[in-house]
Amino acid sequence: MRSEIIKILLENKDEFVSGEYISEKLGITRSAVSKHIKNIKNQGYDIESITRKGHKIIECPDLLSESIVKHDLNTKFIGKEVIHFDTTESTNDYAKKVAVESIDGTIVVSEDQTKGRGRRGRQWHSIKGEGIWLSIILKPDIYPHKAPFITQIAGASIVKALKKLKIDASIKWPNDIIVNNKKISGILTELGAEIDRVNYIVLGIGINVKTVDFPEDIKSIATSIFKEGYNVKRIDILKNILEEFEVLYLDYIQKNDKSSCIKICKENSAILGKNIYIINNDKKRKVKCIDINEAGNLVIINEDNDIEELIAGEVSIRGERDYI
Ligand code: BT5
Repeated sequence: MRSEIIKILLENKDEFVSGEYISEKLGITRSAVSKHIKNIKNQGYDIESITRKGHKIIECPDLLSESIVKHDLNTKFIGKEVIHFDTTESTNDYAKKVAVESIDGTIVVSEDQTKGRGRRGRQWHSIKGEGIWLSIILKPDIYPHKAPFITQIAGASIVKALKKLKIDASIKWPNDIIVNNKKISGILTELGAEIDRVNYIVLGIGINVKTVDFPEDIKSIATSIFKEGYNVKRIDILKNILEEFEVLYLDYIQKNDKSSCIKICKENSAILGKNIYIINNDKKRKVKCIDINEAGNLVIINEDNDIEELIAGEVSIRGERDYI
């Protein structure tokens, strides 16, 4: 009921909405409306209430709750269903649990994650309220081998969204987003499939937005949007990403068109033209990155001066001196 009331207030953002109107619209008593409004104010919403005029929303808290995410979200299906937690173990784990019965494009967001995960069982630090911890449930009609490219679509849409918000970000192929040579975001794409069909894909995205002090083990490699001098609300970042993602995702799923995504990945690459280290099963090789090809694979010149193609997921990448 609370999110219904917030929705009504947001739809009438610049005017007062009477308690009577809300009570009639939602079929509840006027005193129930007052009680809910009091609780909504306690959640951090700035609402002006004037007797005989009603209630007007002045400012929303920086929460990623259902009504705030859905308000003015310009997508066809991504984010039409929002599951929002104060805390959960991992949004990817929750999304996988509910994926089968969820509708395509459902998103799971949490203010906090107690067991946030990176790739291959690595830990993802998810400090409460300081980042975007998001999973998108996708149900495309594609073969399983086509799923990994969705990581690159996510990377391209994150960078495009950040650039729109004037944040200078780049992509460390295939799944890290970099600002000022440090990691602000990581992507974890997981697949539920049979041999020849995808049941669901859970696309996990973590973005550090407000963190200033990082835990010791990632201090030297991690940064946040705020720490790099940008003051942007989490909700604006989230909505922009969902909108950008949908466009590139539909290009891929409906038209098998990777071109816009690859163009963005190339134009905003943190590694193209650079010497980097490739790490694979404890083996470290120094190579030069020369291209991301039409398939989305990284093309390198290897230590024997031969051209080689790397598939996402095979390797980890480090810079010559630094994280990148
Ligand atoms: C990733 O893995 O970068 C994927 C991270 C995906 C996180 C999202 S949050 C929502 C959803 N639910 C989840 O449970 N996960 C997803 P990987 O490339 O394996 O990088 C992991 C490594 O990044 C760690 O070993 C640390 O070195 C570093 N790291 C951990 N937390 C970090 C943070 N908050 N910011 C920057 N680096 C971090």
